[in-house]
Amino acid sequence: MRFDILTLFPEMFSSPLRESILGRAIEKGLIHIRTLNIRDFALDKHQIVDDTPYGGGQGMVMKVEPIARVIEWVKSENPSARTIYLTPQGEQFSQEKALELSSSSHLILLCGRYEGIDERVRELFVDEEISIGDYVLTGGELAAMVVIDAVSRLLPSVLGSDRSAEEDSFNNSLLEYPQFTRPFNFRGCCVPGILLSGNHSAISLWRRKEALKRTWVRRPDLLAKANLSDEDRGLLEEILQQSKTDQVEDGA
Ligand code: 4FV
Repeated sequence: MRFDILTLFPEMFSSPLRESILGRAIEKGLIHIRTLNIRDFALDKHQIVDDTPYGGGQGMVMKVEPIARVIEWVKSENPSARTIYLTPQGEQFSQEKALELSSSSHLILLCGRYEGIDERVRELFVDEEISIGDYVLTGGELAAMVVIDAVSRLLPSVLGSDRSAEEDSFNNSLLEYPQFTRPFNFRGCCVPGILLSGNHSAISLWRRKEALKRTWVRRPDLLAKANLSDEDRGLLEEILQQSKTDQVEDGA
């Protein structure tokens, strides 16, 4: 999979994407990441990439011409590349969206700065807009990194075993169950015995119940859209009963 990142700060991408899993995926040629400096596509003597907003107002706006040139340059290599603009006005990024994008072969990620981009870039070149969250960053670069990370780890053989991506949080829209590793006893806090029982069906049942409980407590909105089995509904019933008992015991 190819990622072309259009940015005014290409060096921001030098180290974050070169470490660990993504770094290995790049070495193995599973993903190709190229950064293109939008300023290199500003042909005027001073390579101006931003200007004051028509109609007045604070801040600067990124000019349409340099962005148009760099996108057309990339699309001249591959017309089917998909252009994504990272912006708080975009569709909320999610595991579902990451899964969808992981089937693309070539993504162009446009990183805004200042107050954003000239609206005509959207009208003429942007295929879709993605937001990583309802907060304002200084630039779209960190959002682009988030998208590249979440999408790349879903590509075949990027993670050690493809199985682990399937078990991700959100993949079946439940939060993950608690994880434990050695030591068994840390300052008196011990690992749940079931996990050392070797009884794998009992262990997976415990994990499913813990995932349901955690999702019910922390993200009931996810539970509403999860495809629950009859067994899940039975486990949820136990969880609700238990919480009522706990409340009674705590005299709530
Ligand atoms: C952002 C977000 C984000 C807005 C103004 C860049 C900044 C500046 N991008 N998800 N949240 N972008 O805050 O994607 O141009």
